[in-house]
Amino acid sequence: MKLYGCGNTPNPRKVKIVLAEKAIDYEMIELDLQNGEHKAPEFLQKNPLGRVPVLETDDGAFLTEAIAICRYLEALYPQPNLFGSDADDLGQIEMHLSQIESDLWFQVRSSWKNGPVLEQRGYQVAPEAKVFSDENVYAYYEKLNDELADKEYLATSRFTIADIILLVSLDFAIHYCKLNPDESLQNLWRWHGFVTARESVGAIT
Ligand SMILES: N[C@@H](CCC(=O)N[C@@H](CS)C(=O)NCC(=O)O)C(=O)O
Repeated sequence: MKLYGCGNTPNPRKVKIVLAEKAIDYEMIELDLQNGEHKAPEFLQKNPLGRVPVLETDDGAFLTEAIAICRYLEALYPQPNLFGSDADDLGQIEMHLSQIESDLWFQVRSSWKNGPVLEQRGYQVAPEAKVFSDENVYAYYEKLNDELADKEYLATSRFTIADIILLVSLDFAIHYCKLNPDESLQNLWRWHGFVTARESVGAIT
């Protein structure tokens, strides 16, 4: 299979970590987003929305949306399990995944879309929206820090898709939006160091 992405952009990164966790062989096709390769007619045939990641399956089908691709990979390669193995496990993982997507990633995206980098590139931004989303991100860091007080991993006793989505969201917030968790949030930083040390994560950062 082939994965179309661009460096360590966050959505392709989610898929790359899942591929590495499951030790799946694939070919990486790098696109130059800065130069609009993802909007070229040839790529729009693969994803009419002009976004990455896109997975080209061995059957020649094209899948888009990072989480959908990750679920497809889990169904094809069930081990190691990342999305849940029984009802309780699945419920916990899905709950955390949903919270990270809506309460953290959504806010981080708002800070990015209304921040200085896109403004410098000529996009219309709403700096007042960034003030609110920044505050929400910092408040959520505090909640995460409390939640991780006595846990190694976010959702269950093992590394799951919830950890992957949190890690990618947090790294994007730190490296691209300058939204650093305060040094005092030691549980969050401990978790970050712990999951960053995994081979599947280290291999692509
Ligand atoms: N909902 C999609 C979002 C994909 C997305 O926004 N990808 C970014 C890179 S992380 C992209 O292609 N941006 C270029 C653009 O939107 O033009 C997913 O979950 O995969």
